[in-house]
Amino acid sequence: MTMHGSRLGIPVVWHEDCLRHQPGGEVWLGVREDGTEVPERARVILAALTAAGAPVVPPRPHDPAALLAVHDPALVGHLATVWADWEAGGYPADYGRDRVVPYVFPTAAMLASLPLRTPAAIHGRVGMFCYDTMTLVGPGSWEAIRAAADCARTAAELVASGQPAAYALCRPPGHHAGRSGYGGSCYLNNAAIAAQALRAAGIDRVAVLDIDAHHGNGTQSIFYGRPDVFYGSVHVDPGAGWFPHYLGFAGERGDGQGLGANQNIPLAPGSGDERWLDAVGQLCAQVRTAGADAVVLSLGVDAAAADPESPLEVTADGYRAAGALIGELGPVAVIQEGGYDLTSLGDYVAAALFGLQAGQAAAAAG
Ligand code: SP5
Ligand code: ZN
Repeated sequence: MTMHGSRLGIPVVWHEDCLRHQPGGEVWLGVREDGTEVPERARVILAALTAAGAPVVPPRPHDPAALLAVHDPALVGHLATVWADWEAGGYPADYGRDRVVPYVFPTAAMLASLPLRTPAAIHGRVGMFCYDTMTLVGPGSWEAIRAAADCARTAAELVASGQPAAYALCRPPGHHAGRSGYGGSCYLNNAAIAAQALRAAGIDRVAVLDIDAHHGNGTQSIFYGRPDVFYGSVHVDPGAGWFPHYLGFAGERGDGQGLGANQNIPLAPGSGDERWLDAVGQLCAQVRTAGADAVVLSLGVDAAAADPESPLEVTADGYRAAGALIGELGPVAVIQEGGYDLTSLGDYVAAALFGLQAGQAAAAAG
């Protein structure tokens, strides 16, 4: 028994390699800081979920080719090799650069109408793929990136084969990573990989619901032109000055065949449970209208009141209620995204999953 009055039956897909990514901080506004996306996050979540009684299962290893359905081969190749190239280039030993960080970015402002070239120097090339200075690569990063993607895919496969819910303890997180680029502490898009795996398993219509405090710009952009994967997100308003700054506005509704299959609900800082849950409810209503057969939940718990990276002030009970609303929609593959307050992180994730379990039980009872 737990404080929630029952045992958590949702399988947790987890691999120790997810601890091997040690970003070693982030460069924010030109200064290297400790950073918040630390291995301890995963340990804290795992401890809370095992204490709640959840079974832990390993991911199935997948061919990296499976990643290419949602990612550019050039991005996957870069992530798989950049640390080795950096080390062979002497950047750590000879120049004191112990992590891979870009410094030049081929933005439209720089290139104007001239073609994008591939720089000869690795320190130039990193900016082709990494769009910020906060998303560092170190010695174990690729092993963790790959393990997180395997966990996401395995959770989707469990759901496709009849589990009502499965939770992938992905680290690093993924929703800021796009088809060809990475940033926001994300490298490969675990939620998009899960959604694509559900599609590949024969599920016709999938919805990704993103309740991380930040807009999942990577997931949005991957599915922006597609009608078969709905993307809905509630997040702190980028127009109020928050990351990812350039995307996540309410007017972004999808493109071409995907028009109408994208919904952003930006919230003011300080919104709290009531307004946040109202937005989650609106997104759930749209998922029903879209007729999704399975849901991928991008579960970031950085909307938490104590989180250092967001001002949304949502309580653990708020996350439990959100989980219940989403659980009523049908089968759910849950993907861990952000959440950085190490003292409350485990309770928040457990609350969301207990809510999800209760929502699914209520829906099954009719
Ligand atoms: C997955 C996820 O939640 N990524 C969040 C990335 C947002 N990072 C924004 C960082 C903005 C600067 N952080 C301020 C740190 C001050 N010490
Ligand atoms: Zn976030």
